[in-house]
Amino acid sequence: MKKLLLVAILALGISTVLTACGTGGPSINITITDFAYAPTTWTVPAGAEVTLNARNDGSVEHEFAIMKLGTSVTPPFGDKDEGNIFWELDAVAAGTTKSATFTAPSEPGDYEVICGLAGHIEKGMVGTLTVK
Ligand SMILES: [Cu+2]
Repeated sequence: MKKLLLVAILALGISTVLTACGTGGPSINITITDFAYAPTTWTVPAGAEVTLNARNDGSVEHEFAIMKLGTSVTPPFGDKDEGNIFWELDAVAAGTTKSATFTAPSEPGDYEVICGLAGHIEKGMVGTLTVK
Protein backbone atom coordinates (compact mmCIF):
# COMPACT_ATOMS: atom_id res chain seq x y z
CA MET A 1 0.00 0.00 0.00
CA LYS A 2 2.83 2.38 0.86
CA LYS A 3 4.52 1.53 -2.42
CA LEU A 4 1.35 2.31 -4.35
CA LEU A 5 1.05 5.67 -2.61
CA LEU A 6 4.66 6.47 -3.50
CA VAL A 7 4.01 5.64 -7.15
CA ALA A 8 0.93 7.84 -7.11
CA ILE A 9 2.87 10.75 -5.59
CA LEU A 10 5.65 10.33 -8.16
CA ALA A 11 3.16 10.25 -11.03
CA LEU A 12 1.49 13.40 -9.71
CA GLY A 13 4.85 15.12 -9.45
CA ILE A 14 5.78 14.25 -13.03
CA SER A 15 2.47 15.44 -14.45
CA THR A 16 2.83 18.73 -12.55
CA VAL A 17 6.25 19.31 -14.09
CA LEU A 18 4.95 18.52 -17.58
CA THR A 19 2.07 20.94 -17.13
CA ALA A 20 4.45 23.68 -16.01
CA CYS A 21 6.55 23.18 -19.14
CA GLY A 22 3.58 22.94 -21.46
CA THR A 23 1.83 26.19 -20.62
CA GLY A 24 3.18 29.19 -22.45
CA GLY A 25 3.24 32.82 -21.44
CA PRO A 26 0.69 35.45 -22.37
CA SER A 27 -0.42 35.86 -25.96
CA ILE A 28 -1.49 38.77 -28.09
CA ASN A 29 -4.14 38.24 -30.73
CA ILE A 30 -4.31 40.95 -33.32
CA THR A 31 -6.33 41.52 -36.43
CA ILE A 32 -4.72 43.59 -39.14
CA THR A 33 -6.60 45.33 -41.93
CA ASP A 34 -5.65 47.94 -44.56
CA PHE A 35 -4.49 50.03 -42.68
CA ALA A 36 -5.09 49.43 -38.99
CA TYR A 37 -4.41 47.17 -36.04
CA ALA A 38 -7.25 45.91 -33.85
CA PRO A 39 -6.90 46.42 -31.00
CA THR A 40 -4.27 49.19 -30.96
CA THR A 41 -3.04 48.71 -27.40
CA TRP A 42 -1.63 45.64 -25.71
CA THR A 43 -0.26 45.02 -22.22
CA VAL A 44 2.31 42.36 -21.34
CA PRO A 45 4.37 41.59 -18.23
CA ALA A 46 8.03 42.65 -18.34
CA GLY A 47 10.32 39.86 -19.48
CA ALA A 48 7.48 37.48 -20.35
CA GLU A 49 7.62 35.07 -23.27
CA VAL A 50 4.83 36.48 -25.41
CA THR A 51 3.20 34.72 -28.34
CA LEU A 52 1.93 37.06 -31.03
CA ASN A 53 -0.78 35.80 -33.36
CA ALA A 54 -1.33 38.25 -36.18
CA ARG A 55 -4.16 37.74 -38.63
CA ASN A 56 -4.02 39.83 -41.76
CA ASP A 57 -7.51 40.42 -43.12
CA GLY A 58 -6.22 43.10 -45.46
CA SER A 59 -5.33 42.85 -49.12
CA VAL A 60 -1.66 43.78 -48.80
CA GLU A 61 1.26 42.62 -46.64
CA HIS A 62 1.77 44.16 -43.18
CA GLU A 63 4.24 44.15 -40.28
CA PHE A 64 4.20 44.49 -36.50
CA ALA A 65 7.37 46.23 -35.29
CA ILE A 66 7.96 47.13 -31.66
CA MET A 67 10.22 50.17 -31.31
CA LYS A 68 12.74 50.50 -28.50
CA LEU A 69 11.67 52.36 -25.39
CA GLY A 70 11.87 56.11 -25.81
CA THR A 71 11.95 55.97 -29.60
CA SER A 72 9.16 56.69 -32.03
CA VAL A 73 8.98 56.89 -35.78
CA THR A 74 8.53 60.19 -37.52
CA PRO A 75 7.08 59.17 -40.91
CA PRO A 76 8.20 58.12 -43.35
CA PHE A 77 9.74 55.01 -41.79
CA GLY A 78 13.26 54.52 -43.12
CA ASP A 79 16.86 53.60 -42.47
CA LYS A 80 16.94 56.11 -39.57
CA ASP A 81 14.44 53.88 -37.75
CA GLU A 82 15.73 50.36 -38.48
CA GLY A 83 18.19 50.49 -35.57
CA ASN A 84 15.42 51.46 -33.17
CA ILE A 85 13.39 48.29 -33.72
CA PHE A 86 13.20 46.16 -30.58
CA TRP A 87 11.52 43.21 -32.32
CA GLU A 88 9.36 42.71 -35.37
CA LEU A 89 7.07 40.26 -37.04
CA ASP A 90 7.52 41.06 -40.69
CA ALA A 91 5.90 39.92 -43.90
CA VAL A 92 2.43 38.96 -42.69
CA ALA A 93 0.94 38.14 -46.07
CA ALA A 94 -2.61 39.18 -46.96
CA GLY A 95 -5.19 36.63 -45.90
CA THR A 96 -2.83 34.72 -43.58
CA THR A 97 -2.11 34.40 -39.87
CA LYS A 98 1.49 34.49 -38.70
CA SER A 99 2.61 33.64 -35.17
CA ALA A 100 5.89 34.20 -33.37
CA THR A 101 7.21 34.39 -29.85
CA PHE A 102 9.29 37.20 -28.41
CA THR A 103 10.63 38.11 -25.00
CA ALA A 104 8.94 41.26 -23.73
CA PRO A 105 11.30 44.07 -22.75
CA SER A 106 12.48 44.00 -19.16
CA GLU A 107 11.92 47.73 -18.77
CA PRO A 108 8.34 48.84 -18.04
CA GLY A 109 6.93 51.57 -20.26
CA ASP A 110 4.97 52.34 -23.41
CA TYR A 111 6.55 51.01 -26.59
CA GLU A 112 5.46 52.26 -29.99
CA VAL A 113 4.29 49.64 -32.47
CA ILE A 114 4.28 50.44 -36.17
CA CYS A 115 4.04 48.90 -39.60
CA GLY A 116 7.23 49.88 -41.41
CA LEU A 117 5.97 49.39 -44.94
CA ALA A 118 5.92 52.49 -47.10
CA GLY A 119 3.00 54.76 -46.29
CA HIS A 120 1.38 52.48 -43.71
CA ILE A 121 2.15 54.56 -40.58
CA GLU A 122 0.75 57.58 -42.34
CA LYS A 123 -2.48 55.66 -42.94
CA GLY A 124 -2.84 54.78 -39.26
CA MET A 125 -0.83 51.66 -38.55
CA VAL A 126 0.38 52.67 -35.10
CA GLY A 127 -0.21 51.06 -31.70
CA THR A 128 1.16 50.92 -28.18
CA LEU A 129 2.62 47.96 -26.33
CA THR A 130 2.56 48.63 -22.60
CA VAL A 131 5.07 46.66 -20.55
CA LYS A 132 4.27 46.37 -16.84
CU1 LIG B 1 1.04 47.75 -42.97
